[in-house]
Formats: sequence, C-alpha cells, structure tokens
Amino acid sequence: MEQALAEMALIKNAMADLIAANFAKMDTNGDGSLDKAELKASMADDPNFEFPPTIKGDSQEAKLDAFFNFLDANHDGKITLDEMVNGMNSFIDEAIAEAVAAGLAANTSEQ
Ligand SMILES: [Ca+2]
Ligand SMILES: [Ca+2]
Repeated sequence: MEQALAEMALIKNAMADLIAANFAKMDTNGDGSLDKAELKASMADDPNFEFPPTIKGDSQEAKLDAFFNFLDANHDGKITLDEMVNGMNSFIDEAIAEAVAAGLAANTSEQ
C-alpha cells in the first residue's frame, strides 16, 4: 500500500509537470489563467483529448461546461494552474480508486 501511495505521488508529480508545461501554451492571452475559450481551443488542438469519464453531458459543449465548472474550483470563471493541477489530481484519485476496487474485486473472485 505504501508503495502504491509512493507511485501515486510520482504520477501526480509527473502530471503536475505536464500540466504546468501545457498550461502556458493553453493560456494564449498570457493572463496566467484559462478562460473557457482557451480551454476549448486547447482541447480542439489536441486530437487525443478525451473528457475524464466522470464528466457527463449530452454534447461536447455540455461536457466542456461541466469540465470547466469542475476545474474552476472557486467559480470565478478562470482556471488557475493550481485549480488545474488539483482538478486533474482528483481525476487520478478517482481512476486509482476504481482500479484498486477492480483489483480487489478480481482478487476476491480468484479465491
Ligand atoms: Ca488566459
Ligand atoms: Ca477559478
């Protein structure tokens, strides 16, 4: 378990570095935060972009709204680097929790 936590911390650090590197590129007007248009444009530029599975919506536009509102933790209409890192980390936590739950279920069924 401790090793898993250490690996999780490594993943988060790597993710934080990746986000920081991309954030400056996504912040096209250079004001240090992302507005919805900048988030949308950066997603449109990335053919591999997928919304996290916890983001639900009937359309891409609805998902963009949900994704933006999730990341914009203080709801000021802008996503700061901290908000972005925290938001993505919470998606990692959810993914890990699901993987752990799936692993536990698999282990249980093998016994
Ligand atoms: Ca900006
Ligand atoms: Ca904000």
